[in-house]
Amino acid sequence: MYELLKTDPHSRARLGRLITTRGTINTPTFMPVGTQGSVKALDPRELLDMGTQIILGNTYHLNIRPGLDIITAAGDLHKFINWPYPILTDSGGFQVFSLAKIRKVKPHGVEFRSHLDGSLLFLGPKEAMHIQKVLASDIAMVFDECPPHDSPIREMRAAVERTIRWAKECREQPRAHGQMVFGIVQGGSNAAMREECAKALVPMEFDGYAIGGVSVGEPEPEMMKAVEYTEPFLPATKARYAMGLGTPAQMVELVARGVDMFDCVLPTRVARNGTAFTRKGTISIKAGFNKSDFGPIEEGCDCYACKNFTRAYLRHLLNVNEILGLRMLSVHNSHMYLKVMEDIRASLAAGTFAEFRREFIATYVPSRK
Ligand code: PRF
Ligand code: ZN
Repeated sequence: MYELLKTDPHSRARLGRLITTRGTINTPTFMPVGTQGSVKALDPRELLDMGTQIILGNTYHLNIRPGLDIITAAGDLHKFINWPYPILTDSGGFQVFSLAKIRKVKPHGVEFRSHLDGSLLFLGPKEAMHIQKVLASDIAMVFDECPPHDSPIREMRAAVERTIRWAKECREQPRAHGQMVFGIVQGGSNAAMREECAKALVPMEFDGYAIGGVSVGEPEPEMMKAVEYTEPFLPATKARYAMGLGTPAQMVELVARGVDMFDCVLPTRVARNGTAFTRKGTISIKAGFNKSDFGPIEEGCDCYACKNFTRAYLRHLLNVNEILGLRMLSVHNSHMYLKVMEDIRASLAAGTFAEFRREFIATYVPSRK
């Protein structure tokens, strides 16, 4: 259940909370990504210490490996990975279209070859909901089709129609005890498609609504438009989730556009190539200027990495390929993402989000892509 606590008078930003059987999630929130049942390089203790309230898992990956038999034998996904707090699982709709090489879209789902061993697999609304029921995630996502952002209108329309039909089928499937299900709006950067998709999904009364089909290679203004074209048609009484987004500055701007939930691989992915997120933008810890810098990654950051280690030491660890270097950058980056969300919530509660947004955007230098 979503509870709307406060709306910002100067934007579409909202302060709220999402109540699940395994805990309450304060929104706007960031969900660290644990695709394979682990947030890369971080353990549950570390995630809790940095304020994580919910993590994400993936139907597509977990169903291929270790498979449902093992997870069932363990109890469920929470038990298997020792994370007794909320988990949102993605349906595999996006992964089938982005990871599986050979695939055939059929009326009731997608036939595809495993990216691992080439074996023939099938995933559709029924299968995706069944897998998520077995995983017993707190929030299940419908099985959707995420078309490329530059798809011809005919193909975009076909994907939206399938997404709507599949959403209805997902809505009717059995779920785990207390499990919520979110619908996913597709339609690229096409205003009419977004409106049509949202208007078809809302009467199905999902527990929340995601904006999918973003962050698929489109320029940032197109991504913002996709959200702006969708959000007005979503009920204020339900949580909204922007899938696979974004950079810290994008998240601030998307909160201002009415988004409550985010997930993104960036904080852990860039950590593994030696990049740290700061309030001023990204920096390379490997860079020569950190050679004898005995200050923290970021002044004022109270993450474990910043409280205990210097840039010079972390740079050394990265240069000699010591795992601790990557781990500590993952700690800092994930902490940074969660802290941005915490600051957003505090500013919404205090009625100062407009100032927070202005200052954040003025300070944060987006990295060149
Ligand atoms: N659909 C699903 N998962 C997703 C997306 C989507 O459109 C995106 C968008 N890039 C990320 N993850 N099911
Ligand atoms: Zn830090």
